[in-house]
Amino acid sequence: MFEQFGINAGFVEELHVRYRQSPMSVDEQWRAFFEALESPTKHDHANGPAAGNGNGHAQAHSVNGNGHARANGDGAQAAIGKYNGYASAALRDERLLAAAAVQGRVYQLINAYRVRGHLFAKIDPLGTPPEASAELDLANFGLSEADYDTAFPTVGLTGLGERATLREIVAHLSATYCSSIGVEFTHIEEPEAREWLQTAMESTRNRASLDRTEMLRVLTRLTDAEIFEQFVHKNFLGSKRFSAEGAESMIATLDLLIDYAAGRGIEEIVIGMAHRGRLNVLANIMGKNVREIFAAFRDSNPERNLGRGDVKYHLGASCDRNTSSGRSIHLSLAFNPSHLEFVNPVVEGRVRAKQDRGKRLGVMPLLIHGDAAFMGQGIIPETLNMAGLEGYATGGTIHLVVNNQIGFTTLPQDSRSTRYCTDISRMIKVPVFHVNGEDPEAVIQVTRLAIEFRQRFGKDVVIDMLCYRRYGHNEGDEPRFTQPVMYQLIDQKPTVRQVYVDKLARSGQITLEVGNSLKAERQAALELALEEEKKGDYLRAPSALEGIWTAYCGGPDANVTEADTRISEERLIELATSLSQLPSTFQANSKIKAILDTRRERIASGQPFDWGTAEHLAFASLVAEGRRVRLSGQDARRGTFSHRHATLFDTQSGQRYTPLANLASASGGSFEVYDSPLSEQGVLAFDYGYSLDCPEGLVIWEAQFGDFANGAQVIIDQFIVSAEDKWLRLSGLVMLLPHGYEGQGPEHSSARIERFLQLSASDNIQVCNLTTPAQIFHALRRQVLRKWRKPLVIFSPKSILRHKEATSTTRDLAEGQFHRVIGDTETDPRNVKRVLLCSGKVYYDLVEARRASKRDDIAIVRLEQLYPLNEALTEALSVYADGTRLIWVQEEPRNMGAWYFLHANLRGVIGDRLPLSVVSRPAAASPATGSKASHDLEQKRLLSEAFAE
Ligand SMILES: Cc1ncc(C[n+]2csc(CCOP(=O)(O)OP(=O)(O)O)c2C)c(N)n1
Repeated sequence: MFEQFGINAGFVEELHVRYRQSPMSVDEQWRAFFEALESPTKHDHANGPAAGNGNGHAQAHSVNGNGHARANGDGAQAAIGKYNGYASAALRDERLLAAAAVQGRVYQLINAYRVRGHLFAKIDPLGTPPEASAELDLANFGLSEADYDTAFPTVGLTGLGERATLREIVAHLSATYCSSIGVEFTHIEEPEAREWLQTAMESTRNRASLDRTEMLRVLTRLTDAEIFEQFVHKNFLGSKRFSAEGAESMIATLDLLIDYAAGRGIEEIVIGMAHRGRLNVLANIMGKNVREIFAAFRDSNPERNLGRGDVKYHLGASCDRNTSSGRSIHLSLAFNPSHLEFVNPVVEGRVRAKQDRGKRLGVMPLLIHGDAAFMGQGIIPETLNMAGLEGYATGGTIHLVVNNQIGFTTLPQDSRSTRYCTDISRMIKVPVFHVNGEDPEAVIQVTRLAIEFRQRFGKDVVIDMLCYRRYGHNEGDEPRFTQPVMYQLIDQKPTVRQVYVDKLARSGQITLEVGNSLKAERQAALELALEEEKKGDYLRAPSALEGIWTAYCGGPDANVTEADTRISEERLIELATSLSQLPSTFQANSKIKAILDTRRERIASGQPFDWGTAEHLAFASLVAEGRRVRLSGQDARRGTFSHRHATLFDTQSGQRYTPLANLASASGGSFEVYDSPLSEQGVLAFDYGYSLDCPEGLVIWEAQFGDFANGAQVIIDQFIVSAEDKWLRLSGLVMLLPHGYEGQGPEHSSARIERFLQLSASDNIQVCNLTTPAQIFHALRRQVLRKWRKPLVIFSPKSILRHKEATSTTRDLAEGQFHRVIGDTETDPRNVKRVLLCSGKVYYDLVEARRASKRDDIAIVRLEQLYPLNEALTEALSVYADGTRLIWVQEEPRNMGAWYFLHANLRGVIGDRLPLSVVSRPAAASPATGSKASHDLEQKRLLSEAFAE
């Protein structure tokens, strides 16, 4: 409302607020101005002189005012008329204008510190001077040192009295915004969040006021961190440990972060981090027995981990920690591959699963990043983007970037185009603290703010802790080859602990002896542990699964007890009926309503039904049994091929209705389906993470087309197929990957069966290519009902979704089971001269071709589960005479599909009774032709070859 003050309008507004709270807190002139503005009696007086004298400014304003008034009715118009009168009167007061101008400049200065102060903060322990150092000069604001001793109202500035001299104001701002903490927060969109943070920082000058006990605690943790590294360095010379030296504040701050978190109602933290400082975190935060770490360094039993396990700085751990609030907090450090940052969405998924089990804000993700990786890896924005999405949000993640200002040998100027390594996080408009890692108390201050902010506003917070790396990338690496100057500087630096000891000693908090004795104690404890380790056997595999996982198992396929996946016909009818019922006020799209009704009618009347029906019944039966079902993927609600329609949209209001969720709510189960962001690696990782903390449920990630899954190859290679081998961690995740050669071109045909089969070993995953609705029904149900947890990759259909012969009946669901192999029932084995073995959609093409050519001497057998293979295949083939030709028929080029895998492995399963050969497209670089006509011709030739003499 104070537009006439131009760029100072905000300042006058704040003054006005201040005046309202306490009239005496503003200057006399301003008091008179606001009095006139607010008092009806003074109004007449104030309005009088303005009436005949309206200057240009006031008239122009009055035009604006009228425009505004029209929108707000007569009352508002009258108010604005009055207001213009006051304003005109005030504006004629030259002195008032001058005072407004100078105070406005102070206001701009205050604002500049808030917005730009981080650029001048002393955040870099290697001391690089801030770049645009003149930006906050008084002269830039029309002020000068002559104004230093003038007192100004401290409008909106917390932590000073109501008035303060310019000198005091600048000192306050500089301490708050330009000391060891530089903060980016004015881009936050929610005013309350911005204001809360501003007040929290300004009222404390952004310093943690630690008491002596806390200071000693910090010092102890810095000592633990430093001595651990030095001890390992000395005793296991030449081993990689990815030392935390230079970043020791990380340990002190994690220690207190956990404490604050517990004090703010957090019961559980899931941590994701890479190699740097991980052993230190394991020893000093996760409470891992250092004897075990020493034993892993010694690595003295070569037989123990043949072909499995992982390096020590990738291992996860969990523990319960007592905190000073008396509350215990559960910590999990996620197992981590070498691939930097990919663990982040896995952690988020884990947290979400725990939250969905009922502890919403009580579980918090904590991600520790490297500076080079944070800016370089695309998984970071993918993860950040999920922070506010209904199906993926976790109530705010704390990000701690251990910014040692180097990535292996690469410096920031070669690493990023942005000023800060955290700039990518600005996309989600959350606070970013840049903090000097050599000032542990500053790091602790931002950690406190971060926890408080997350708990209040449910948003992410980013802490960029600038530090350095005392050694090379690992300890055997010479950093002086590539960073000679930087390391000259680092070589001269005392340790972070030493800097803190000196500071505490200078301020009289401790004597240097206290510092030394803490060091000696820690040293002695490690010496003792090492002696004990030498005498005992402390080499450990990752811990066995506990808690929610105790009822489940992994291991070999052969040991698995089958589950009964049948559902009675009556129950199926009930479920289908329930799924077709919509709320009376819901206006469904008529075509979709018809689909729901058809599903119900077909089930009720025993007629064959399609894939979508079977899939729905599998979900329905599980949620009705109290299970959790989560399905996420691009356009998963409708389904890429419109076969699913799990969620309906009201034609009038656009509101969503998910019948399965409704069914679930009555049973205590849950059904959630989400259209995911357009990401593969981020979302697959999230859902994989979800499966790690939801063994009891069915967790499905669906690709738009199967080939897009290769955008998530890291998650497949580094987690899904290898986690059991490396970390003894299980997952029952289902991946639905649409696959099939239907003339849609190179990119929509192949989900790369060959890749999954190449990754198959030691019964690590299940790979299926299914052909009937009943098969998907039983496959999904057995995935949950068995106690065996193994990732399940399903090459799901496209045209089969609607193929007239790809149907099943209620009987198939009520009496059937999952079949790894489906034998031929249309031919008499005694007449069979050739067996076509196939999998997936080509089966229907082969059947049609056989029908057309009236061949009853050719059997067609379907291999529905490509991995693990077992005697089901041997049995299905046992009815054919020795020497019968067995031909694997695949649509894919020879070098793709299942052929190479089967060629290498089939004999080991079925022996060499039946001579094996192959029919396929010729080997090719690209999976399929781009021409539909060429595809049709290729398919015709493929089929003729399969039937040729
Ligand atoms: C995806 C990926 N690419 C490359 C590497 C190899 N690598 C390991 S550490 C590292 C440097 C990481 O730098 P930064 O993120 O700053 O962490 P720092 O090691 O400095 O703590 C690189 C390139 C990797 N581990 N993961």
